[in-house]
Amino acid sequence: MPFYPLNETNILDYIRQRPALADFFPADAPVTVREVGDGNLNFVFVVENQADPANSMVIKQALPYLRVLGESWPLTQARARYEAQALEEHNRYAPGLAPELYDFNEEMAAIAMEYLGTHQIMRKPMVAREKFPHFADHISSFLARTLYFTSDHYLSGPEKKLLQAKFVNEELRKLQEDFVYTNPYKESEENNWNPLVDDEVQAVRSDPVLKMAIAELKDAYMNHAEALIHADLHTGSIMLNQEDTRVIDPEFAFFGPMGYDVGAVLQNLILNYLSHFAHTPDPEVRADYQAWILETVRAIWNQFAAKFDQLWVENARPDSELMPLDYWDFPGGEEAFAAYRQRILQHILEETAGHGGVKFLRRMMGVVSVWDISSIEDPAKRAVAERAAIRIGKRWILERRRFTGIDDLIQVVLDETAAVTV
Ligand code: ADP
Ligand code: SR1
Ligand code: MG
Repeated sequence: MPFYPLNETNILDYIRQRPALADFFPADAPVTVREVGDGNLNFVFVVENQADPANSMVIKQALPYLRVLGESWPLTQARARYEAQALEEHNRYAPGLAPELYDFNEEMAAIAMEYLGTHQIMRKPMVAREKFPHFADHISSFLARTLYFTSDHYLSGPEKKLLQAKFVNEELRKLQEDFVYTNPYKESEENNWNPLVDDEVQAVRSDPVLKMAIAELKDAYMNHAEALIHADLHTGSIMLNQEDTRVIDPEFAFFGPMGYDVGAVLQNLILNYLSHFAHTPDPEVRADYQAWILETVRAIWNQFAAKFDQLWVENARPDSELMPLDYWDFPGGEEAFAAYRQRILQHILEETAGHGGVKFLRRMMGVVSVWDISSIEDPAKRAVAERAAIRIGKRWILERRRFTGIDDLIQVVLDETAAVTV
């Protein structure tokens, strides 16, 4: 089937031609189609059976360009294959925490998946101060399970390398290498920042120690193939409601540093925390919601660390590459194994701070911000959040090697917002 762009008119015929989808909608079903894509890269159609909304689907199609930058920014459609492959792995290792994959059509760069009709993209309800009591449990499980089960701590060397070979993803990795780790910190035409924080932006761009640290973190991003990471796990890639959480949009997935995913989640929660200096003028209401965010940040890290450790103890195999179980079979081996696991978690914590810190900076001075912040219309109010984000990001990067627990990262947030008066 040669490629053609899907639209509201032709999509139902497309669905009926796909063997895996053909029986989804009865011939006389009252089906409606909406394009709902609000992401940066692709087109997303909700195809809904009005008579039976539970039996609906989403079709996501990658066009040969980057949506937010337009047709002048070409991008191959291979990203759809990486997303479909990653959805398979997520459903395998973290069932119930990603949308179900119904069909993937490589020629059409089109994925059919479960419609999350009762879920919302997390940024939106967080700006409206909605709390999600199960989120820390759900997202820490997603992180621990997807990262542990795709790492050398679980897989054998050949298994890991064969899986890694399916996730070269050179194009979207290059996009993040440019847009997260390089371009924001130098002259680049697509960069955007609030003129009211120009002093902070220029200070970042001319700080030699910080720029060396960002280069080190870019090296880790490029070369430390620790596990299959989602690689774009911001709160726009999380859909949830009060009971259920799903991670969507894993098209950037590749084998990279585990701390990148954990850092993305925590950093996005804290950007939302900062946005409430503008979105929530009442100090008591604001303090209450911000306290929930920090509790959630703390719970996510602590639960992630406990679950990762437990998965490792319970699932390490005789042929796990790092390390085979009998490697620890000596007097004192149990303690050495426990100490090694703690050492790996300490490394992930440091990289959570480092990559999370870079991601604070890129959102403040690179190609795209996040809606929590960009929806603050008054530039002066926006600058309050942006200035704090830059300062926190710098400190998470520069101080990452002295952090020994999540409270050290949280303390930086408290320090850098202590003087905020709005
Ligand atoms: P992009 O790759 O362009 O970032 P996303 O995967 O983030 O696209 O999807 C864009 C939007 O489409 C999401 O913000 C969400 O509103 C909607 N969406 C994506 N997947 C689903 C789904 N499975 N169910 C319901 N809505 C979805
Ligand atoms: C121009 S693409 C910008 C960003 O969107 C995605 O969410 C990635 O984070 C990418 O860097
Ligand atoms: Mg997206």
